[in-house]
Amino acid sequence: MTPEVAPNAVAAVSAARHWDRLMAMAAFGGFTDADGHPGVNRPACSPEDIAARRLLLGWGAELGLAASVDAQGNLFLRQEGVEPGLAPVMTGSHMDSQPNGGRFDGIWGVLAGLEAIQALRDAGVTPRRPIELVAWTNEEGGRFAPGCMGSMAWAGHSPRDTWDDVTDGDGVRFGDALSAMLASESDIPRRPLGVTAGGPAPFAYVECHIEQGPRLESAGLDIGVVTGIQGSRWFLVEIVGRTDHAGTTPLQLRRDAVQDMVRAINALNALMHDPADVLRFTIGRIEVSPNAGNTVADRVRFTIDCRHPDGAELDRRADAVAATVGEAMRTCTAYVTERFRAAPSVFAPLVQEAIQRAADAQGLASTRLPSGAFHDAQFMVPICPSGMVFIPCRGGVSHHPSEYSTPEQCANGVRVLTQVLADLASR
Ligand code: HGY
Ligand code: MN
Ligand code: MN
Repeated sequence: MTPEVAPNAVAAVSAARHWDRLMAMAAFGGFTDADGHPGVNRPACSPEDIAARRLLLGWGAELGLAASVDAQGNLFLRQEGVEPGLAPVMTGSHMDSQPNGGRFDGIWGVLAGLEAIQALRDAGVTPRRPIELVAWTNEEGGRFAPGCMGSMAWAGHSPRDTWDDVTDGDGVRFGDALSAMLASESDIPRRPLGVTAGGPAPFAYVECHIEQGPRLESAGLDIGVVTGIQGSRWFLVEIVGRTDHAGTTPLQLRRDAVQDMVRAINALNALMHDPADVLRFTIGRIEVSPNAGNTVADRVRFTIDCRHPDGAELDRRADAVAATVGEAMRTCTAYVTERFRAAPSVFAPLVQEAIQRAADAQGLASTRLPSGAFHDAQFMVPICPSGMVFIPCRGGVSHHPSEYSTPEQCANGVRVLTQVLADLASR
């Protein structure tokens, strides 16, 4: 089958059906923020995540897709091809959100894959290869850090149980939350974890995602052909001092964890300074104990998120984090743990060109661009030819309730994905 068949399937994409599903999913963990924006707080393995997965399973069952789930909670919906034994083409993204997240990050890519599979079906197109839709577990790392636990375990980047003892803000272990989620899906067939556990390694992987940046919108473009993802490294810093009375303890006798944290952050800012503003350095979470206004803090934990498109530059800075924090300590002791490490990745020309061809064939304005955000797709790069389709999002905003892409922008992305899946699955 050649891509010419794809126009029938592309025309079968239902923008309305797709948008309705997207809005239905937004209800799981949905909230309205102080400014009236419709946000989503759907942590990995939460009741909201479980309910959203159940809705996806229902839609998959209506389409006759074979559902399966692996030991890390990755959820698969499979459309057989004319030759079922062939390596599948995979598409998908994640269903968990940031705590103050939006209605599109992650879930749009999962529902884009579902709509593309349904459009192929509605157009009577059965590609040679199977197509598998995947919802990866815990991409965000918002509840349980780090992110991408599902795709990292599936791709063999890290052992499955690496993070079982990681706890959320309420002290719940990831391993226990995952077990509870899997128990709620005991009716879903199990699939061994791993690249070839469900059959041959994928032929290709394509992920749809909102850009989470301003480039497409500001240039008036419809589609981003993503060239790759910058590298990321995450750290947790714990600083241990001693509690003391705020009124009676002289400063020279204190072991004040907050004051040493400030010294560490100032030193890290100097380490991470980049006049070209290419390096991304974020301290997004700080926990103080005992967090009482009239008690000197004895313990502080804070996160470091450091990213750069050049792996050597990223490592030059990130490798110095532990020493920089240690040297900044005046009265306390610091413990630095690396939690996440993803080298910069480059997407396969095979997939980039298929996306470019589809956008061109559909008269959509496109450009090649790298991703500043990380995605599960980066862990697919060593496994099979991988790539991503971006659509614009309003103001480039993401990880915020005002995150928004229009129904037409979403439908454009689905139509491109439909043609790309038809193209790759016919190879
Ligand atoms: O943090 C990221 O880049 C992704 O959006 N989770
Ligand atoms: Mn995402
Ligand atoms: Mn995200």
